[in-house]
Amino acid sequence: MERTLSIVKPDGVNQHLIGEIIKRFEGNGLKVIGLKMIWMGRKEAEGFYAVHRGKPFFESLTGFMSSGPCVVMVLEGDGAISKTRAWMGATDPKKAGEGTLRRQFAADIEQNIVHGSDAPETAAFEISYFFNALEVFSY
Ligand code: 3AN
Repeated sequence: MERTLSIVKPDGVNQHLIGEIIKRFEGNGLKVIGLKMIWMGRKEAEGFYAVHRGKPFFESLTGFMSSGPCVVMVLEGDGAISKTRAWMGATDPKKAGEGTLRRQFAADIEQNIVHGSDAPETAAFEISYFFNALEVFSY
């Protein structure tokens, strides 16, 4: 069983896509084993996206991610990481495949409504960034 971290980003929350996004994951066989709404400050967003520090979009990205509340969730299931990323589509919604969440709902490469971990090590870091041991469940 694999775990991944997904975020409904501030633009997804503003567009009332929380339910739509969870339904896409849950309805396709992944289990939600941790879930909450948070509002990151700039520092928290910078810590989460530390691997992108120094890139031209870092300031704008961390400003966007701290501009409103997000829903963070831990998903569990076989192939959770690759499945979640497939359902999200490419980072740039113009390049995302037909039927993917980003193709359907995202505005641009930065405001792309949803995040999903890209590897097991990243998932472990990202889950522990937002959730403690009492907030993630095996059931
Ligand atoms: P993904 O979320 O598809 O794994 P990453 O990890 O490469 O994409 O990038 C993290 C986030 O940074 C993206 N979700 C997007 O919001 C933003 N981002 C990535 N590349 C760009 C870019 N060239 N310009 C603006 N924002 C970007």
